[in-house]
Amino acid sequence: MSRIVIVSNRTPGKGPAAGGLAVALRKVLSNHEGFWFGWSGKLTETPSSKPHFEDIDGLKVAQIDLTADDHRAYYAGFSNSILWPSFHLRLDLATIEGYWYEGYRRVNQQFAKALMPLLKPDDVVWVHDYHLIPLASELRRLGAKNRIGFYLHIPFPTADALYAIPHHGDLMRDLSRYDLIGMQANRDVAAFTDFAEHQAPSTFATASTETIDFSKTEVTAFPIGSDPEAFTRLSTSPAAKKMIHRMRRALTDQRLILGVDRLDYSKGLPQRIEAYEKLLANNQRFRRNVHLLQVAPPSRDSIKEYQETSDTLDAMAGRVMGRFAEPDWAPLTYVKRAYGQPSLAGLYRLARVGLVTPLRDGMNLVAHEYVGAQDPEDPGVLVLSRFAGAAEIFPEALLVNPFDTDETAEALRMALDMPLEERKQRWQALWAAATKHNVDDWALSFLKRLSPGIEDQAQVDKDTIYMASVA
Ligand code: ADQ
Repeated sequence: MSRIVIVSNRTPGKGPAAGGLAVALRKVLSNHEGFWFGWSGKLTETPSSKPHFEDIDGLKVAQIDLTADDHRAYYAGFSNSILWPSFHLRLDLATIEGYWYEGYRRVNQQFAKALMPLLKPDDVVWVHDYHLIPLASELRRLGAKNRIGFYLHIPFPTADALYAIPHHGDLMRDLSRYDLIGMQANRDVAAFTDFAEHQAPSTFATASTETIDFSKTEVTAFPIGSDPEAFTRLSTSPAAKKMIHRMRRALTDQRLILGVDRLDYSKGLPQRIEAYEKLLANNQRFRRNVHLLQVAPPSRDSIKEYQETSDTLDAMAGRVMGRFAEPDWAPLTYVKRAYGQPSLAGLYRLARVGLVTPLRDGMNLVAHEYVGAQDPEDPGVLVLSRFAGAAEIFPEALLVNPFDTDETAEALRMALDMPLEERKQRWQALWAAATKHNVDDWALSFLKRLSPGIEDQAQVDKDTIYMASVA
């Protein structure tokens, strides 16, 4: 029986998993033999080539340490100051330092060197995200013949943005060493195919006429999802009820508009605040009876562009407060901290509007979670960016262009004025889509495509569960 080896930049930590993704992949590993491999989170003087195994709440995890210099070049440097902004079409926010690529490559080599001795010939390897694009190449260089799959959690860039990335030719060649590449949306597969079919020559490429052979790599959209039923349960849990009670006391009869995001420039937070400001400016009747709650804990705050986004938001929230607040009414609350899933589920359930307006996003799981947490008898309205992968899954949301803040303000008005019957109809369609694209099926469908033998195991698991339930 094949084992499954999951590889990601970080491995899950102790305690309850923060997101549906970690929970789903844990479930995969509890149904199959295998382990999770990644960086330990520790920085050391000398790079470790021998991974240390740990049992983390029943999950087998193999981890390596990195040096501070390598980690900086690989993570904050190449991954998050070049690949992240370019893949999100924010070339204006990319910083290019040549030596970062060497660190990125070195860390991928270190991952491969440490992982290779742990692999058995029929292990199936599933690599996650942009930090680890070269991993299959590096493993193959060391002789790995295993089936290796790659899942890109963020959008795939247009060809022009890709050309702006140093060593993009090498990275694309690296991608051609995977057997299967999973993308979030059809949009991403189309961008990838566009590059693969029209590879542009470059003066600086080592071999400008050599094209990359993708004939052995399958590229398909596997849209990720959440566990909507878990969010339904969580939304009536004691912690959710406590949060709802607290918020109801504070809001009295104001309707809640909710944004929940990591603080990241791709999430369109300044544009969102501007759209809300326009809603209040254009519609006097909403003042005093709506409230925007934006939850946005800082992330990657060692990177300058993230600090600047944080400063911009502080200033904008202050401006809206100064313009509209009254002694007994605040138009918005901006909270810079993370909440546990039960409290988040409570907030989602209470919110009349889920405002999810990234400028560009691989999928956006907050949109899925919001849908999962709604009360079917009185659901809220999802206002969703057309540039999130989720827009392909949720056409019944109010889809907006997040750069056009007039349009988002108008969508907010429509959402607040929407009659119950229309809210229910739209939500039922959203719910059907969220359950169809749940995270467990996502993981299984990727693995089945990567290694058809796994299908049998999945069937065995289902049969075992069935037998257990009838026994
Ligand atoms: P992210 O960019 O992190 O993920 P998203 O898909 O929205 O974006 O996932 C965020 C997760 O973090 C959600 O599960 C959400 O509940 C949680 N979260 C956000 N703010 C929180 C807060 N204040 N407190 C607690 N939890 C919070 C990347 C890609 C996405 C892609 C995912 C999964 O950028 O496009 O959907 O991976 O593939």
